[in-house]
Amino acid sequence: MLRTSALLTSLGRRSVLGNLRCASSATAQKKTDDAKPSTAKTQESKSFAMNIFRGIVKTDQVFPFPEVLNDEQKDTLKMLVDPTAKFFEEINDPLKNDSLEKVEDHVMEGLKELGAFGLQVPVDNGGLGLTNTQYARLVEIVGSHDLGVGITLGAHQSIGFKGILLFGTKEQKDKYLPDLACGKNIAAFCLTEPSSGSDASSIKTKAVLSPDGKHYILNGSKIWISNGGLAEIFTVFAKTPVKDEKTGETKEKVSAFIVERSFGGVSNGPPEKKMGIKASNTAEVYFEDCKVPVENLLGGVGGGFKVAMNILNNGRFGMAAALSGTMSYCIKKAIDHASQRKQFGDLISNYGAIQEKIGRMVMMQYVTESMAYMLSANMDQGSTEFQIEAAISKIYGSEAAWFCADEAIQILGGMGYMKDTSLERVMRDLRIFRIFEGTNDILRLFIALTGSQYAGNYLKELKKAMSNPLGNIGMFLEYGSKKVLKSKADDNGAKAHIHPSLMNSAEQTFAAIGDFGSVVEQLLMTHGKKITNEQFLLKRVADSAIDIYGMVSVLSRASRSLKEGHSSADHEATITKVFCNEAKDRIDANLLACHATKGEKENFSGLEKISKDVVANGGLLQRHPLGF
Ligand code: MYA
Repeated sequence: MLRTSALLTSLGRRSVLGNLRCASSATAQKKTDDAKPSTAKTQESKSFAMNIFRGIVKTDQVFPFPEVLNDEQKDTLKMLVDPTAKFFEEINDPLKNDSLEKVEDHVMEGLKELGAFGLQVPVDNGGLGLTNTQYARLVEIVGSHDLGVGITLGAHQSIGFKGILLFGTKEQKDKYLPDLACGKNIAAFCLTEPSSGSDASSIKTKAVLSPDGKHYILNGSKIWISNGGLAEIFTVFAKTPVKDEKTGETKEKVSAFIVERSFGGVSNGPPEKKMGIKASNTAEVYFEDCKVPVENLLGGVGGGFKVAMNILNNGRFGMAAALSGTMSYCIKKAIDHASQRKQFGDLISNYGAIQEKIGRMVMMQYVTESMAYMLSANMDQGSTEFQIEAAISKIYGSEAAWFCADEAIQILGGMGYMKDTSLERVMRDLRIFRIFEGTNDILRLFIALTGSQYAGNYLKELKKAMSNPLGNIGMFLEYGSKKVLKSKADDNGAKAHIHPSLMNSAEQTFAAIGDFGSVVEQLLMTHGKKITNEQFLLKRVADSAIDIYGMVSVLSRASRSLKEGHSSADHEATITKVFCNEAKDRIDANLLACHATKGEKENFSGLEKISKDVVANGGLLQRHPLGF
């Protein structure tokens, strides 16, 4: 008990990955925290993904599968879908864009006419005013045709000027959005720097207030900026000195700014030579004594990190939607080939080796699409706490799309390897999706630590409540019932929304959530704050969370299809059953590994040692089989 309480108290600090940087000061931090009475009550989260870390099924966002478009919104969307698809089929040439390493000028003009540069800009500011769900449907089409064009559009509106939409004042919106919405001005998002990639808060670009207090003087350089060579408007993140009114101490904090190229002092490097998304412009952007008016601050002085994280969270569903389109393209190519190609006297689509590939590709596309539309719907319903779901859908979508492209190439064999088949371009284009907008590795840590912190705060409260058991009876009952259920989470009424034919998949899902919550709790008890150092374990926690979100997304969607009697309902049910079976096995294996049995410990420390040895050696260490 003693050990537990100290560990739980030490989890009080709210910073997530920041803990990675200050793990060595954990003891000092713990002493300070021990002295402080815990006052704040943990805010109950409505997020499904957040609550699985407590072993709880929170149904609000996931059951039934959300329907958010009203008839008018559906009609608007239907009017946009056909022209967008036709434009990409008839006007845009992805191979040409790829070889020219730019989006052809007439395509850019055509996209502007379609309104594609201002999909979510309010109508009053000259945009189409689409909801997240409507936007998702259109970017799915873009993703199925040309990811290079997708990134040009996405870097502009998904992150480039999203900050103005989310945090801009009325004046900022009125001033900038009309020219951005029609594509007269292109936008870019400037966060990454030579020494600051995943560690976003370590940026060095500086913005210092001018002596007359009218401008910030911006100096620094940003790298790998999508649209960096095309943009007129930049959302730039820079460190500003911020004085703490209470202590008088001045600290450097991230602030966000709307910067116009026309301010002067803004320049860019040549387009980068890349593996894929060649049509999308990527360049370094330099700021040299750039005078930014104070009214161009976005989200307040020192509020820039929050602005950056919210923009990124807010855009990630679009990536999952676009990639589900890319997967449908790969699947179509694969099945067109497999249903015509004969080898050994039969169509290759009749062979199990190919069927397993196609089946799994279809399943992964279904999971990605379900996650994307579940998330976009939740955002449209006003959810503000979707950061874990957003990270999950980005990770799952980017890895599933990579798998689909790879398997499609494998099914097409030599043909798949040829440039004209286009799959090699898709594969090159896809590789970056596991890297940018937060690498999948850092997002896995983000998921595991954010969720664990939430669960840890509850455990801390529980510990505090022990000093007044009668006044906190509800909390004990809730905790007790979870304990009794142990490896099966209470479904919280979710079963009412699940089709009877999927009840086995539902049981697997709830069992997985129960097991997951117990393992998270155990990890917190065992490692306390030092859990931040256990990246081998955190990866497995994140992978389990990703699988659980996938299970619940398909379970909910397929149940809706079955209940509404859609013609594809049985197909969807089969996908759901197979996915849940396989996901449950993966979760069991990952959670078992979290118990760090002797074998696992040996493997983790073995991998750590192998890595350390070759890094220290500067290359491979083993003796060559030939001895020279
Ligand atoms: S753009 C560059 C992308 N860069 C990144 O994504 C950077 C990745 N790094 C990070 O996200 C952060 O630095 C991490 C935190 C997560 C590592 N939501 O101490 P902390 C809060 C909400 O843990 P750190 C590109 O690639 C946290 O709770 N809050 O932070 C172009 C804490 O709050 P408090 C968050 O250790 C791509 C505080 O911040 C989040 O420094 C082009 C500090 O936390 C979060 N996520 O690191 C794509 N994270 O202080 C184009 C942290 O209250 C788009 N916090 O306790 C394509 C679209 C698709 C196509 C569309 C077609 C049209």
